[in-house]
Amino acid sequence: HMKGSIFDLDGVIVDTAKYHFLAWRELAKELGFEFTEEHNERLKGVSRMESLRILLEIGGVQATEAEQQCMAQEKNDRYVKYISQLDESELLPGVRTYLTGLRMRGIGIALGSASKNAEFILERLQIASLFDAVIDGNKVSKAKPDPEVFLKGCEALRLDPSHCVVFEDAAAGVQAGKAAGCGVVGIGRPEILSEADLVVSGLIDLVK
Ligand code: G16
Ligand code: MG
Repeated sequence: HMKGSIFDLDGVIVDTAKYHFLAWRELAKELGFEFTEEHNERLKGVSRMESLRILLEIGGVQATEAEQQCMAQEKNDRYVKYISQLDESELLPGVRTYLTGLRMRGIGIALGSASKNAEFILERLQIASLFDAVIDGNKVSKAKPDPEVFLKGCEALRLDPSHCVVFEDAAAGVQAGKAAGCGVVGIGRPEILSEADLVVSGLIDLVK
């Protein structure tokens, strides 16, 4: 049975993908090409530098390492401007109720996100205090589907992975959770998340 829970951020707790999209699209425009929402799907759950690499490939743009650092910084500055406006109203349905319920049952709660802006986002959404641990892009070196982020989450909660459940919206995240030895609840479409133990459309489905 579940003693600990580990949540992905984007797509599970909040839809930050739309702000990542706006920031990447602005960068692409400056570089002289169009970046679409369909392109953006490829960046979900992917680290900042890997996202940039994919974006440059889509645009057929060559850039030196130094130029890429500069572009990533510029994208992040734009992104941070958007997420500075975040507030509680952008929590996905059921999030606060579900997390509060877990706390009342004494279940540990951790975040397992690729984002380096995760702490700031939790603060903006006013849910930072609900988390016992935050494992984010600053603390991991290997991206999902590598299990590192979730193994570190279990470790921070001082629990064996077999007692932890991961909540994920991306296929790579579901794989990472399974590879860590955790139970996995997929959030989204069953076709994409078939490796999960259970798939729901949102945390709201788990709140009764
Ligand atoms: C999130 C998003 C990705 C983003 C990544 C890094 O992952 O899904 O699109 O590229 O974080 O974000 P940042 O540029 O803020 O470090 P997750 O794991 O929360 O779904
Ligand atoms: Mg996600």
